[in-house]
Amino acid sequence: MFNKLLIANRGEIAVRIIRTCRRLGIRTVAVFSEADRDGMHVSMADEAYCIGPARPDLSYLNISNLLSVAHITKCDAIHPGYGFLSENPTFSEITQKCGFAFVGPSHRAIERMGQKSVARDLMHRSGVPILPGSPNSLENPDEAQEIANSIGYPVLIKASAGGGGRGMRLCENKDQFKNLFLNATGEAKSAFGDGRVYLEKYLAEPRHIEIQVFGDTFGNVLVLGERECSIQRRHQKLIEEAPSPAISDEIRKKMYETAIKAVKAIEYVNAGTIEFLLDKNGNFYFMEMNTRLQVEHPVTEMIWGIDMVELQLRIASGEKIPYAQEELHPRGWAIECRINAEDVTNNFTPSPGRITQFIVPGGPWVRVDSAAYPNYFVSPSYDSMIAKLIVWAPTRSEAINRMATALREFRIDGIKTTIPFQLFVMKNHDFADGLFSTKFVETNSPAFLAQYNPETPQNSLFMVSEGK
Ligand code: MV4
Repeated sequence: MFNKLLIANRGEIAVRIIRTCRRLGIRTVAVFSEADRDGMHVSMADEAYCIGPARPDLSYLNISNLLSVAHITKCDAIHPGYGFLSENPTFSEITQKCGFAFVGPSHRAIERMGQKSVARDLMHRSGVPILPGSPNSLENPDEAQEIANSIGYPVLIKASAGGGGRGMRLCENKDQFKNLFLNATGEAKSAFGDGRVYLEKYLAEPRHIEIQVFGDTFGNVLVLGERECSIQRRHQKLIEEAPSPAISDEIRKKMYETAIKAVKAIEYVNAGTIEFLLDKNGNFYFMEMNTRLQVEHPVTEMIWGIDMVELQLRIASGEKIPYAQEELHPRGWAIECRINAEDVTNNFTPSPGRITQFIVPGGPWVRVDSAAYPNYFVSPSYDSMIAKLIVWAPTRSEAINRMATALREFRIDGIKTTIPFQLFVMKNHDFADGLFSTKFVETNSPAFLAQYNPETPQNSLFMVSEGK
């Protein structure tokens, strides 16, 4: 196992990684930008070094600064967390060439899965179902139009270099196609420096279900079940849960077998996530593969009883996956709410600023992963997520109840947060019945806004004053 790990990240995920390292006796080196001097990861790590100004391209994305710190502090490994450089093939490659272990997959795996149309093609050839679509890199609009016509409308135009919804266009009929195609290629070119796009038959109101996988350097594969991630807005997840209330054991088994086939075919090493779109008839199709630890990994940890950061570190240091698939069984239900500093009455726009009061919920099977604390300043330079609230219970309805209780107990003053919306979802009947798709937030926002009164926040148990 490693002696010393550099964490090339900030916020709650840096804290999350440090916690596992402490338990395993691995020393930690934090890096921080000038905006993060007061960061919790800075005070929790054994050592911490400033690597540049607030701007991510000058600090958390600065590969030479990161590697210099790793070298000077004699680290033997680097964990990229999520976001930032976590899915940058060059970072994985240079890290390893400089003699450090990269806690993640090889640069080749990152490269292949980062090219969404290449990933689609590889998955298809490994026996993973995909939606009807086009091959890679369509350049000619007339040729693309013909393929779109043969797929049938509606068709999605997706950027090969994209992912997470960037550079995507929905085309409903053939008259719109040429315009949207030129739009999409132009946007992809300026956003990613790569204008290649591909086409896919559009699936209306799908569910987003993803499978957690691990591969080790000996070719062993482990599947840690699925996560249901359909409650999103603008391609940012708000609520995740495991297992999914939408799939039968039969579909679940098929999804797991498919995921195992895919991981074996691409000889994938470390933690990965295979994202599927599920239609109303129980058919699922490969969407993307994420080659990193994901924000929502705690719901998987809660039901499988496994520390996924520990597993990542063991695999990266050359150990075998220490469990056989047959000996692991998921238990109960877990839900996560991503608490963001956002204004729910203004289309979830970021609401950075100083947190004046921060009191976290507790009690049995309530977990808070956060790097925030009272008087912490939420910087406009970074992601607006300030905490993840995760609960576990034996059944889904008990988990929803536990989440609602914990959300009401969470007190965050000074900034606006998504808590009121998440509390609303916990009381929604369709959510309770497991009846929702990726359209849920859009569909339910008007009803939420109609009943929401910012003057009487529903979420604070601390507000009760009568009779005290
Ligand atoms: C789709 C789709 C429907 N049909 N592909 C959104 C992000 C990017 N990863 C791909 N996305 C989608 N791809 C086909 N063929 C619908 C979406 C989509 C979506 C997917 C998952 C979760 C939320 C979403 C919100 C809007 C669109």
